Amino acid sequence: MSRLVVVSNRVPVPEKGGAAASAGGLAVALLAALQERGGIWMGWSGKSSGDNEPGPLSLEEQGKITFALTDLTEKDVDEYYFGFANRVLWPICHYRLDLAEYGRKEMAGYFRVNRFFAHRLAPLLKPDDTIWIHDYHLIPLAAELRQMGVKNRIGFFHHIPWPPADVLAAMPVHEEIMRGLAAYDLVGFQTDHDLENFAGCLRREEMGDALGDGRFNSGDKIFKGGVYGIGIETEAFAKFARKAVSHAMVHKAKESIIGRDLIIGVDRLDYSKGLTQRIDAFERFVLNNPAHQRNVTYLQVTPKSRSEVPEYEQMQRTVAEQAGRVNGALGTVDWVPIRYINRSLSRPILAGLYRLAKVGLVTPLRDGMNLVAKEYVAAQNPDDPGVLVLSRFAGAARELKGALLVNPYDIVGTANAIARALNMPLEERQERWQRMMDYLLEHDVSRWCDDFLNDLAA
Ligand code: ADQ
Repeated sequence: MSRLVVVSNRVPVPEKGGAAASAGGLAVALLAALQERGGIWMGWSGKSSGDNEPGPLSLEEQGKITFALTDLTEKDVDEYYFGFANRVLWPICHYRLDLAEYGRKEMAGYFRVNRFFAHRLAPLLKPDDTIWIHDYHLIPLAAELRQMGVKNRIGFFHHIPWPPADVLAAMPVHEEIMRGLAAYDLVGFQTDHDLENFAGCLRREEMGDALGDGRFNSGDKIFKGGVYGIGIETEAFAKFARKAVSHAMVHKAKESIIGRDLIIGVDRLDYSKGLTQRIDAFERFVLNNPAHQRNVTYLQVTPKSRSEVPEYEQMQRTVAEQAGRVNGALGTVDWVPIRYINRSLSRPILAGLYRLAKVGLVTPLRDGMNLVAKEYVAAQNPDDPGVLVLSRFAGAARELKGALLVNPYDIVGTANAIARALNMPLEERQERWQRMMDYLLEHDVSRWCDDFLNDLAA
């Protein structure tokens, strides 16, 4: 088994003594793979070196893993991260042409930082290392490494949706981005729809085509593309949930909703997550179902994210005002319909809150996969499971067939689904939950990791 080199924008370096409980499933799975094979995880430290050229990589060894972190200049952070990655690629891949802010400077910064990453990484590589690059921040990295003569196997996993050709083509450098993907040996997508869109982009731009057996060509390059829907650490998460009652915060939450049904939403504060439409749907549900008024609480746990990007700053204000307005309009002296919290919670506590909730509301307008949907299912009590209300535009909808699928733009439809979920008989809830849980146990995050790495090795 060759050594593994993982590269991602940010690196979840475990705290000394291993705070594994707070790490997400992706980090847990990749750390386990790195620990088994020995390897390197490289990425941005999250720090800026101001105007100065960043110093050498900072290396930290933990067991068989070396974490290799680099600072970036302030200009790099502005152009590569906030600029091109989060104001062009993120909105484009989430079908939001209206929010994409193109700038030549930002595009140049994106390619420059990818070249910089390649120059920092190349000296650490051994000839038979397997390299696995993650996410939209680093699409051109393989092409840069190839230019430096790196011949290793290189795989890429795209965590977010891949848009249709007409959407992608609105991005001025889309051809270069597509050529960047063709420099990999294997490109992984979350769903069959993303892979189809990708093949459609190659065809439409007359850059290449599907050759069958998951192979594609582009120019003189032949590479593979495949579907690898990411999973969670299903068993470990279910265990957190079973044990969660012992957490004071979960216990307090439970006490505070006695006699009421809990509906939960957990998302980074991001416009792709459909928060404003979701609050509208909850309001509509309450107005349409007077019998449920006063006996339902909607808890939305939403840590702030990317606050430096103007669209996100705006979004924070909008969602907070909207939650306040609905509470003002519907609330009574002893009932607050929406509890809106901008906090990060530990995974065990999150698992406990999911288990208390009769309905998991996961209604993104567009999402690569959406792990919250999977976590909600894994956390349920098999004797009395809650119901997942899931957007048809989340990658998870391709897999979780026991969910109530909704169109998040259809406010009344989502409101009706909430009502249906709250009124669903136990037997139907159990049957739906079991179907999803069986799937999640079989397709957990370790399997995702193994499937991708086996195909990259093949
Ligand atoms: P995200 O857009 O971040 O991920 P998601 O898949 O839902 O979306 O993952 C979010 C993670 O953050 C979950 O594990 C969740 O538990 C955690 N989280 C959210 N709110 C939290 C809170 N308040 N406290 C603590 N933890 C919280 C991107 C893509 C997704 C894709 C993933 C993985 O956008 O589509 O599923 O990568 O590939």
